[in-house]
Amino acid sequence: MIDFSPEFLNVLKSAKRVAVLTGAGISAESGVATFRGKEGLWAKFRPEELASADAFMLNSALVWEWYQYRRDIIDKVQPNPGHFALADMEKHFKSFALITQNVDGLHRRAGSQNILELHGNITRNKCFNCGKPFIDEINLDQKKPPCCNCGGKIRPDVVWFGETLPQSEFEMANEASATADLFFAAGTSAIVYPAAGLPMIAKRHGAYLVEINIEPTPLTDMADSFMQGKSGEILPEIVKWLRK
Ligand code: BJW
Ligand code: ZN
Repeated sequence: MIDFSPEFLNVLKSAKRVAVLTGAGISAESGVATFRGKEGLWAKFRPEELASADAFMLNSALVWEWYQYRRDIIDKVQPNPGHFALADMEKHFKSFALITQNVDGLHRRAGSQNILELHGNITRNKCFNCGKPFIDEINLDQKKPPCCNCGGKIRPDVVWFGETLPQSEFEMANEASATADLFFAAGTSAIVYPAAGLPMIAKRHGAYLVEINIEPTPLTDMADSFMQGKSGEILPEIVKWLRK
C-alpha cells in the first residue's frame, strides 16, 4: 500500500481534466528496453545514432535491423499493470488524454481509447522520400531494401530526431496539457522535446504535476509530487483510490 499525500488524493478526487505523458519506462516492465538504459544489445548506440534520417541514409540496413529487432520483441510482449491502470483511469474522468512518446502500441492493446501517439507507431511503414504509407508486408531478408513507387526507400512510420511531430496529435496534446487540472508524467526521462515541454505547459496553466519514475529526472524539481518507483506498481495503486 502506497502512502499518497492528502494533497494529491484531494486533487485526484476532484480532478475533471486529466492528461498523462508516458515514455519508454512504462513499457519496461513488459520487457521492452528503454532508450537510455545501460542494459541490452543496442545500448552501445545512442538513440540519436539510430533514430535519425542521417543514420537511415548512411546505413539503412543497420537502422532496419534495430527496428526489426524491436518489432519482434513488441509482437511477443504484453501490456503490464501500468498500461492497464491507465486504461482504467480513463473511465473515471470527464476528459482524459493519454499522450505517449512510445511507438509500441501497448496502450491500445491495454484498452486505452484517447491516445495521442506523438512519435508514430512502429507497426506502420512509409516512404522515406514522399511519405506515402506503405501497407504491403515487408521482407527484410531480400537483398534490396523495400522501395516505394517513387523509388524512395521504405522506413518505419516513426518520428526521428530533427523531424516534426504529427501536427494534429501534437496540437491535441498541447491543448490537453494546457487545460488539464491533473497531469502525470510517467516513465519518461523528460529530455526529448517538444514532448518534454508538455508537463511544463500543464504546470504553467495551473495543473497539479505528478511524476512517476524509478529515478529523478529534469522534471522532478518542478513536480508537485514525485512518486519514485515502478509505474506498473504505482499506477494501479492510484486507480484503487479512484474506485473507493
Ligand atoms: C521507469 C521504469 C519503470 C524505467 N517505471 N519509470 C537542444 C535543446 C532542445 C531540443 C533540442 C536540442 N537539440 C535538438 C533538439 C530537438 C530534439 C531533442 O529534443 N533532442 C534532445 C535529446 C536534446 N527533438 C527533436 O528532434 C524532435 N523534433 C523536433 O524538435 O522537431 C522540430 C525540429 C524540426 C527540424 C529541425 C529541428 C527541430 C523529434 C524527437 C523524436 C524522438 N524520437 C525518438 C525515437 C522514436 C522512434 C522509435 O521509437 O524508434 O523517440 S528518440 C526516443 O526518445 C524515442 C522516445 O519516445 C524519446 C523519449 O525517450 P523516453 O520515452 O523518455 O525514454 P528514455 O529511455 O529516455 O527514459 C525512460 C525513463 O523511464 C527513464 O527516466 C527511466 O528512469 C524510467 N523508467 N523503468 C517508471 N518501470
Ligand atoms: Zn514514395
